[in-house]
Amino acid sequence: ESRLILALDVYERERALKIAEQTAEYLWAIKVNWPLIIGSGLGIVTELKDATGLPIIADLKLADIPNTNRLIASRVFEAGADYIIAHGFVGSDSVRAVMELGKTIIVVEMSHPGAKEFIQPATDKLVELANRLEPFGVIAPATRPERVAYIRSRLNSEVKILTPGVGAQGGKAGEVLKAGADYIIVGRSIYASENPRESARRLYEETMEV
Ligand code: BMP
Repeated sequence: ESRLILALDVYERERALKIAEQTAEYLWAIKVNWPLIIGSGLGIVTELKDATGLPIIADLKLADIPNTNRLIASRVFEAGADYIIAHGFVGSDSVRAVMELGKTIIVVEMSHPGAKEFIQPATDKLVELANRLEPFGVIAPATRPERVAYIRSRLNSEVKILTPGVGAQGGKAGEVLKAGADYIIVGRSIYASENPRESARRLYEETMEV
């Protein structure tokens, strides 16, 4: 089974469907973020599922009170999303509101430099939260494989680690998988490349070598 997740951060419906179909063979799942939802509407979730048969991760990074998280998540799960990404820093009640409705992924550390300012100092607590709630998985930075290894050492073994930051942000697929990531999330290195299918195939081969 593939360990590659496509971050499909384009606006246009046609382009999204085309890239999804070209790369599906090499993917475990497709991640849909705000750019695609804003550009193409929530209906793109069902369209991508129908076109590829792959699980869809809705990367909404929900960070609201439990009631608002619930209002948003219920519609997005109804639209066909298989997983929703939520922020953990808002607290366990807000995360639980999402988990009660469907499979959830919690952000415990982000991949960009600014993550060091507020998120990384809270990572230990966010990992504890994940151990308590046992979501499907957590988000950790492919840009810092040593942090992924640290998070893996503290996280319940059943909870998956999904890592964005491979390629455009400087992370290396092989390194982060060796550090303990279960899945890599790749956007620009696939969808903005000359040949998305070939780029996805190469990344898939790289994950298979680990
Ligand atoms: P790219 O491979 O083009 O850098 O895309 C990475 C994807 O992962 C984007 O959708 C981004 O919003 C998301 N992401 C990230 O890069 N770092 C995080 O810490 C969390 C994310 O969801």
